Amino acid sequence: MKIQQEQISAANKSELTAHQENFDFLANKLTKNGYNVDSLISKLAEFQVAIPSWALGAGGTRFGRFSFYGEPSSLEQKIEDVGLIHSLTQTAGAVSLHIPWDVPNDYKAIKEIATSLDIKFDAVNSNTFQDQKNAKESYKYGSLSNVSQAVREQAIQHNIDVINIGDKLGSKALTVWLADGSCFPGQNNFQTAFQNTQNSLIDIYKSIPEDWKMLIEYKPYEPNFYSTVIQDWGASLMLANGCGDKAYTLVDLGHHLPNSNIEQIVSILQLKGKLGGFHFNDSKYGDDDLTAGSIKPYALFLIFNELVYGMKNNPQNPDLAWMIDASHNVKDPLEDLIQSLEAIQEAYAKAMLVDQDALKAAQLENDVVKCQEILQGAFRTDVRPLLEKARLNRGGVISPIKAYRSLDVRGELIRERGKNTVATGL
Ligand SMILES: [Mn+2]
Repeated sequence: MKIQQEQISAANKSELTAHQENFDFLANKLTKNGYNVDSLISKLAEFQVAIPSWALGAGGTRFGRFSFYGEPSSLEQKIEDVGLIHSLTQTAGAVSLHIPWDVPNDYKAIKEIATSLDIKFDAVNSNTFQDQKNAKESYKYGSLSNVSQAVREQAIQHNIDVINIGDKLGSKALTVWLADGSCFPGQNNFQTAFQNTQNSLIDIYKSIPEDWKMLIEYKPYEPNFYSTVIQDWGASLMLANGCGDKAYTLVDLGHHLPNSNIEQIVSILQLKGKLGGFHFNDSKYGDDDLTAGSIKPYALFLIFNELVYGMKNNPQNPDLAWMIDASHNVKDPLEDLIQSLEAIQEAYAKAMLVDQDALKAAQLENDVVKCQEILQGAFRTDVRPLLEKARLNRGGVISPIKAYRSLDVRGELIRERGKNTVATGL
């Protein structure tokens, strides 16, 4: 299925008047307060977030998995689904592949489909957290940290294979997330596991092309429940520094213990020029992988406030790789992704409304009340008309979820692909 321009125009027709009224009201107010509305809209339009190939089917838990039917059963269909989201929202212009779940058979054909849908290939992700069919060695007791040199070598080679696949598609980054760790005290020697991981990452790093980044993701627990080898940003940063200039820390919002101050982590990593990538999701308890902004929208805004500050004031930090890393059991996965994209754009727009000069002045006067007023004034602004305008300007729809439903996208996918299709992945 491909959404045509006429369908987008038809979906927008009944909403244009209300949109224009809401936009004019907000734009006038912002202009009076000294904001450059055109610049805000073009920054929103430029902001693109990668969709991971594994989020296009319904996610499962270890208790069960319930399909939404019409799921993509090939890499081609996965990219088509990203194209559907992108044509509605105009903010999902990239896909992030997971290897070996999504190894292309025909590179030329895959690249052509992606180009025709205006989709780029973002970071490629390696997988050493499960054993593949016919694999010689097992990752049951770890991969890059394993006590066995043969296992480590297999895991290193897999990462090099992933780099080569990504290189053929035009990716510019490798994301490494390890499930390595231990479930019980005494199972692992912490120092040996860390040192093995560092040495393995250095071996992988040698194959990172000159214009690539290596992104090292951390996570405090799960699937190991006593210790994780790369448990936090400090461990990730040490490993990145041990590899070199092209290695960076990747922050996944769900990979923190409850109440961690993620905005502070993001801020300091940017100051040090070492924040390379970002995974969006939301959580109530752990790595819940819920829709971005569905549980803690204010925290998402505070994180974006630091990101916007860093993007403006930290030229030492590179452009970030943005990706949604969420997937679960009870929503249509495409609607879920659309909701995440809207929440991300909303937080970004609100963060751009924070008057950084006024905030700095209030901080210098230790006017704590005013600092809070400035932040919350931006957070309480309804910025949705700006998002609508950014989408409209690029040829998208005013209301993505409404349009998705009125076009009966899921129904059409089921008619095309059938009910019993299951997306590859978790
Ligand atoms: Mn992640």
